[in-house]
Amino acid sequence: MRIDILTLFPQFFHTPLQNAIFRRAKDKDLVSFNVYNIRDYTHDRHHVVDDYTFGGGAGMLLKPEPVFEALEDVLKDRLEDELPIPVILTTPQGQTFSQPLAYQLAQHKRIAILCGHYEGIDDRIREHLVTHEISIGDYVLSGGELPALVIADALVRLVPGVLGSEDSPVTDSHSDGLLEYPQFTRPADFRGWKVPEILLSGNHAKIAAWRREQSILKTASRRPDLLAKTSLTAEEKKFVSGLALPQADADVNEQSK
Ligand code: 6GU
Repeated sequence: MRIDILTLFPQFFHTPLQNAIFRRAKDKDLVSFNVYNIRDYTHDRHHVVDDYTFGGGAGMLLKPEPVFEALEDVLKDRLEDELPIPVILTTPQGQTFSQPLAYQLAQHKRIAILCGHYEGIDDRIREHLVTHEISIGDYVLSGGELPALVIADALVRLVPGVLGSEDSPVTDSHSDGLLEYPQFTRPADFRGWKVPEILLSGNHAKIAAWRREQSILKTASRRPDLLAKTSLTAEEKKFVSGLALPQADADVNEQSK
C-alpha cells in the first residue's frame, strides 16, 4: 500500500512515520509513505496558500490552485486501468471514521490524504478533488495532521503481514462489533488480585466461551449502540435481554472505579 499525505506541516509527520507500526510496515516493504508540502506547489514569491473568503467572514481558506497542483502531481503516475485512488480530506464535517471504513479503505493499493486547515478550504477542492471526507470524532482539532496519522495507523495495521499473526486484527475491539474481553499475563496473583480461574484451566472451549461472554457484557454496558449492530446467536440475545445492565456495568466498567 502507498499512502500519500498532503499537508502544510510536513515536519509533523517525520517522527511518527519513523516509529512503531509505520516503521514496521515500511521495514517489511509493505507500505510506503510520501509526505508532500502543499506550499511547494505555489508559484509566488511568498508561497501563499490561503486567501480571504468571498462574501466576507473571519478566517482564511486554503486556495484551490496549490492543492489541485499538488494532488495532480501526486496522482500523475496512476495507471489508466487502476481503480480510482481514494482522496481523503480530514475535516470535522466528514463522516465519522470507523473500523468498517478502515477495512474498506485498506483494500486500496494507494490512498491520498489531504490534511484540512485554516478555517477551511475552497469548496471546489472538496467537490472536484476529494472522494472521502472523514472526521475522527465529535471534537475540534486545530488541523488535519493528527487525524491523517490516526487514519493511516488504522489502515496500515490491516495490511496483510504488517502485524504478526499473534496480534491479528481479527481479535481487535470493534472488528467483530464487540469490545475486547479482559486479558491477563503473569503473575497469576498480583498484590492479591487474581486472574480469573478459568483462564488457568487449559480448557480452550470454556475459555473461548468466557471471552465471548465478557465481550458481550462489556459492550452491553459501555457501548449498547455497538451491540445493537452486532450479530449475536439466539442464545446470546437471550443472555443480553436477561442482563440487568446497571449491575453488568458494575462488573465490567473499570471507569466507574
Ligand atoms: Cl478530521 N479535523 C479537525 N480539524 N478536527 C477534527 C477532525 C478532523 N476530526 C475530529 N475533529
